[in-house]
Amino acid sequence: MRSWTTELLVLITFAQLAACSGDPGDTDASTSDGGTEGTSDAETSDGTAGTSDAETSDGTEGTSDAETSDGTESTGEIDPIHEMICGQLGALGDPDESYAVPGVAGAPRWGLPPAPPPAPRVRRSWSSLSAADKQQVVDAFLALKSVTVDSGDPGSSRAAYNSFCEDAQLGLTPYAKNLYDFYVEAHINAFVSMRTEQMPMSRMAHMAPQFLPWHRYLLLRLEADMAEAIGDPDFALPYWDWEDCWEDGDPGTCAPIFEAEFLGTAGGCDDATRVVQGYLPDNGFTVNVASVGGLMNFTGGGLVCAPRPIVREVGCSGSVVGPPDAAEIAGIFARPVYDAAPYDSCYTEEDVSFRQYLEGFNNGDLDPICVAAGCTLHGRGHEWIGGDMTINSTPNDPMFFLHHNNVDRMWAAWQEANLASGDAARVVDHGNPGYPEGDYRGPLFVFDEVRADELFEYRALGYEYDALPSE
Ligand SMILES: [Cu+2]
Repeated sequence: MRSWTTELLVLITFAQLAACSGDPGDTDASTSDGGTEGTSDAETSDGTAGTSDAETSDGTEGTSDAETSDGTESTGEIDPIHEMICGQLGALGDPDESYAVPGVAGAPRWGLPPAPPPAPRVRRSWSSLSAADKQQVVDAFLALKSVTVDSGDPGSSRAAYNSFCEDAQLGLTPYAKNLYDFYVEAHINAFVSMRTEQMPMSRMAHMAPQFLPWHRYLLLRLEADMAEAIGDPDFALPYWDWEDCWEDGDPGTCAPIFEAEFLGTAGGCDDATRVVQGYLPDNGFTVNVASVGGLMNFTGGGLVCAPRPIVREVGCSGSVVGPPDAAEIAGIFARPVYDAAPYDSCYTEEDVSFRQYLEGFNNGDLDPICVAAGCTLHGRGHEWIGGDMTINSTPNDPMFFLHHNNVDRMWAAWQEANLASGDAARVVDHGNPGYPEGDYRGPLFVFDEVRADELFEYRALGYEYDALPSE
């Protein structure tokens, strides 16, 4: 049903308006309040203006690189859908610089652990956990929802973040801010802010090199919050091993993961069945802020702040068949460098760039969903679960964190393979050869207390995985 493609296209169209309007300063905020979006959508929907905008507004950084790498494409063919979506993506920029950044004010950060703990947290596969351990995990997710500013619980001061839902410009309904929804808002913000001044390409949390460090830190913070909320300092976030779903050769609805008594059911392919059932909703776990119909459309329903249950559409996508499989996972070891110019989601060669491949983009994809959101590995897992997992507020489904934990595990496995290779060129940067220089290594978006390159050495962050795929 709803997809990142739709989200991105609406987002992109509005961003083009901002780019075309000539003065993307304070006036844009008021423009977005008005009813001008309909006409501007119409004006900018012609692809040609957008494409040339993309080339100029993209600046010197990406354009020539993009053309070069495009020219070396093995197919030699330029797919019009790919070009249209990518051209519009490149046209994003400064849609609303005046907007207050949710997640920033008043919420002191965890930061990095001052030193590795004596015993690392061991992150295990969800399906290997005992019933008691699974129970603890879902209880920890529930616990985060109840750590509100006023609760007085440990960590409650970190729930004093800016929320989209309480912004006077947007006219939405505030909810009781809490430690879980902080992550939802931070992730929505990461999409809203793409290619703006506060989030240039070098700091983008998606479709760019910081994708893996940004999500590694998100998990690290969440894991620490969960540990504190349940009073277990050894708590480790489990991961979703995608291969579990392929055990009998058919992913089906992946019974090992979607259990009513723990993470909830797999949902279904229509409105009547897609609402997740089970322990989490039964115990009051609700979505409080969600994106609909395009994130840049702040006032016209781009965000909804009203409680509702999680929705899933496992196996309903026409774009992917099952979550990532063993052959796709093995492919990570065939990518020699972390990333490659132009460091984007469109023209970076996925046969070369480990990040591009793991994030899920393939330059040869023709399906619009796959061009916009990726249909291998990371993107494939999102798309296969569907529902809340395919919109920009995707952390609303706790599966987001288990999924990204496995993405992080893939990064860890790739790093370990490089470190174990004995090849001097591969061991650099803690096993991240080809990680770009400059701002790409600098502070993360929203979490600017941490630099991307401080997250390379995951063991120093205090955790490890029970098992890693190997070369
Ligand atoms: Cu994300």
